[in-house]
Amino acid sequence: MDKRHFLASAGLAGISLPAMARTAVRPSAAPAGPTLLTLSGAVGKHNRGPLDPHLEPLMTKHGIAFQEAWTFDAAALQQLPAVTIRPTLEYDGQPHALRGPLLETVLQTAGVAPDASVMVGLRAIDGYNPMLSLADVRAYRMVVATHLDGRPLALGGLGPQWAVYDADRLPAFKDKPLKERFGLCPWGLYHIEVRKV
Ligand SMILES: Nc1nc2c(c(=O)[nH]1)N[C@H]1C(S)=C(S)[C@@H](COP(=O)(O)O)O[C@H]1N2
Ligand SMILES: [Mo]
Repeated sequence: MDKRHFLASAGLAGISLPAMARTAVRPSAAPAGPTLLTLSGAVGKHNRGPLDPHLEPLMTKHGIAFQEAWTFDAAALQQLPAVTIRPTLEYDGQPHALRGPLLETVLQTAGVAPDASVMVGLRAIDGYNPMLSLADVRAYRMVVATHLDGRPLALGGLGPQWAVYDADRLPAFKDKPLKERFGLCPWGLYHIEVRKV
């Protein structure tokens, strides 16, 4: 079809050109490896379709529902620029190196605009679900840690991801007892719900 006919039939069909351009964009491919982190809600990018309530029991049990979402496998998380923090952990009272992308980078990769007014719900495999504003995510420089002391975090341990900040150096946490510093830091993080406020 030449351009003139194409435009004419588009016009006849009542389809606006911007809408056609949007549908012509190829959807991003889902990652090849097992998904380790899913972002749904107010995310601007999608690489998978609806939650399947029959075949995705953990998200379903946790009351998660979506039509579209952005997913990361390990390789996709490793591709993001990473930072290292060295907070003293409450588990053994020792400083440890935690490495991974900033949560803000993860959110931006899923199409959350830097100026968006959003809350994020961080969902862990055991159901733990702290909520933070994007402003706090930024103020705390929250990290989606994938490695502890150079080793990948494991399921059954603190992984597959641990959302964590450098509590020793943050005014909001550094003077609190160790046991009260990490309430906003879910280990076993696997899903993030982004909600516009
Ligand atoms: N997945 C998960 N992360 C969690 C928690 C939890 O129950 N589950 N508890 C939070 C709280 S309230 C604290 S004080 C610290 C330490 O709790 P924990 O001993 O359960 O890890 O981890 C935080 N992260
Ligand atoms: Mo706690």
